[in-house]
Amino acid sequence: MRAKQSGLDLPPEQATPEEVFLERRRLLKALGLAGLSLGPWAALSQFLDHPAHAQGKTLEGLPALPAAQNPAFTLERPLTNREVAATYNNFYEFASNKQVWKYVDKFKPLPWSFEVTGLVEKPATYDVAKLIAAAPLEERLYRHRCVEAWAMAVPWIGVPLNKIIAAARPKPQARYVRFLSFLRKDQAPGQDRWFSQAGDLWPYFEGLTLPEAMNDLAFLTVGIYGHALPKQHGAPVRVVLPWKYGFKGTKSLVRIELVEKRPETFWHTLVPDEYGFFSNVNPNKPHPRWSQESEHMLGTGKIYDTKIYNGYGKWVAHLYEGMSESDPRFGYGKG
Ligand SMILES: Nc1nc2c(c(=O)[nH]1)N[C@H]1C(S)=C(S)[C@@H](COP(=O)(O)O)O[C@H]1N2
Ligand SMILES: [Mo]
Repeated sequence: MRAKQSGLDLPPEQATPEEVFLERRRLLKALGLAGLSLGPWAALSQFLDHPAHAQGKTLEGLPALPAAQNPAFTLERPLTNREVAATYNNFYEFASNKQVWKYVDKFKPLPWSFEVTGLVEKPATYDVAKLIAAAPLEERLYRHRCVEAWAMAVPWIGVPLNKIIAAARPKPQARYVRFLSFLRKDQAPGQDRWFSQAGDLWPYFEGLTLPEAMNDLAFLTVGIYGHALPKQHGAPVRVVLPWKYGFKGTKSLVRIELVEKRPETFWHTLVPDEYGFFSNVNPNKPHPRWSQESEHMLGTGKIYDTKIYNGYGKWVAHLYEGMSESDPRFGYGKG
């Protein structure tokens, strides 16, 4: 039932080890959320609306999501403190400063669904609560790099984006993927006030080439630090692309659309000279406002040299082979 219902057909060797799945079931049971009838999903959404989560500085009150750690993704530096990561965010739907957690109390991340649509043979809609409870989740330790030159190292929990896209069976004409976030002016104060001068630009939209979206690094994320995502990190589901600047990864995702032409993107539309389509992390391409030579790790005072592709060239360099260093796709770009 679980694989069919989510539309996710995973080969057995990729499934969560049975003991981890059982452990998750045990936890859901302890939380009164076990069983796959409708009742528990309602309980899960009540749980996510728990007051401790409403202005969640910490992850207390969020459901635990035990997941097997994928050993392919390790870190050579310590994890960022979870409270530091949850109190320094970019999420312009709520605030233009970093204290996003103070402005998210009206936001209802559940119930939530996202669709996979456009040039696909099998369009699908995923109920996120069901995906969280039923999909084989994995944990990945990734570094995250914002074009503002701050960085963090966090354990994300989710499913590979390529599994979700492959399950929809892209048609041959599909060459790009467009990502769309939510529009809820009543729940997201930034959608009411910020960038109103930019007209009707909301909701946030982003894009990738199809090969980028199908790369093993691209991660559809539902959790962090062993728990469901707090609102300020993009609850209940977001895209994570560790070789690109953070703005490429759409938070609070509602649609994945396979398209033929390169899609426009939110920040590129607003400020074309500062935010390109490709925006791969590159120390040699300064952003007009922030040198990209180094990054500071949140909460540590430590500065590190920036690495090309944020150090993930082993996975993604082949996607950009044959391109000169001056090609816009190497840096924040203008393309
Ligand atoms: N919908 C949406 N997604 C978004 C953003 C946003 O403002 N709205 N900001 C982006 C930017 S600039 C960054 S650096 C990351 C920040 O993720 P974090 O706050 O979880 O660290 O989210 C990205 N995704
Ligand atoms: Mo960012």
